[in-house]
Amino acid sequence: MTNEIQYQSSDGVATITLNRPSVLNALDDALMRGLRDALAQARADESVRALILTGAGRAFSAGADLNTTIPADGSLKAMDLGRLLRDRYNPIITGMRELPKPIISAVNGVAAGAGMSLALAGDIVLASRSATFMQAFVKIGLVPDAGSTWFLPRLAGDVRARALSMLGDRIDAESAERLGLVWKVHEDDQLLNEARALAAHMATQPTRAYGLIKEALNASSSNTLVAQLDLEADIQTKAGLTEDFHEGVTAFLEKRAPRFSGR
Ligand code: LHQ
Repeated sequence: MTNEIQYQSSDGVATITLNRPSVLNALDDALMRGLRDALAQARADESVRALILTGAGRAFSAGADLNTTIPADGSLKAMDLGRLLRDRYNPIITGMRELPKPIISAVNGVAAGAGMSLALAGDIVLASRSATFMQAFVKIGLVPDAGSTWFLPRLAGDVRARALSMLGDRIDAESAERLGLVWKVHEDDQLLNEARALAAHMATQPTRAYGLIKEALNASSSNTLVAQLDLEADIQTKAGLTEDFHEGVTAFLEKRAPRFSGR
């Protein structure tokens, strides 16, 4: 892993911290490689049952590092952004959505451009009261990427997706919550505690079911109802074969709290 990502794991929770605070955790190649590796590590480590993604310092992430997108000689021949997205950004967004473990985005400050996309790729998005969100792309002549054109209409609706994308306004955390981009807003000094408490809880829950919930929700956006009902039946077959389903029902019948193993 690179210095630009901090990875810490304990008690079933892996915390991944974007760590370039002097540039508001702008995303450069080393950070993106580190993030890819951190997600792979959390995926492979069976003891990890929930993840937190957050930023060091006063920002979550200011999006792509603009210092590295234009050649040093200032020529118009900027790097191939499409290739950069395909090679670096897109695998991370799909990797987050397909990771069979819950990811909590703890948005501790500004989330701009692809930094906002990254936040929205989490399963549960928490924000500090002073966090802000900005589809900054259009301000520099670009188009929302890293999933924002997919997430925004689904989360906020088409009218809001268009306004957010085309105006690039910086909105506060309460507005983001009202628009459906954020699950809960917490006081600044409580955000990480709240994220840790939620992750600690989720790390004791039926992890296989979480992975299957993600699979079902991922598919739902492009499925017909009939196809989704069929998929639910397949997925529930898998859930029904887990140790945690057995434990959940047994605990219910024995009138005690379940002890889920994640298997
Ligand atoms: C930065 C950045 C930054 C480098 C702040 N880069 N240094 C594009 C291309 C390639 C492929 C993938 O996809 C994309 C998609 C994108 O993400 S495009 C959108 C990129 N992001 C932006 O356009 C946002 C640019 N930043 C801002 O507008 C502001 O910094 C925000 C609104 C985020 C925060 O404003 P302030 O709180 O006033 O902070 P600041 O502007 O003073 O920034 C602090 C430092 O961070 C500053 O450096 P300095 O040396 O002056 O202290 C900035 O230059 C640096 N920084 N964002 N993206």
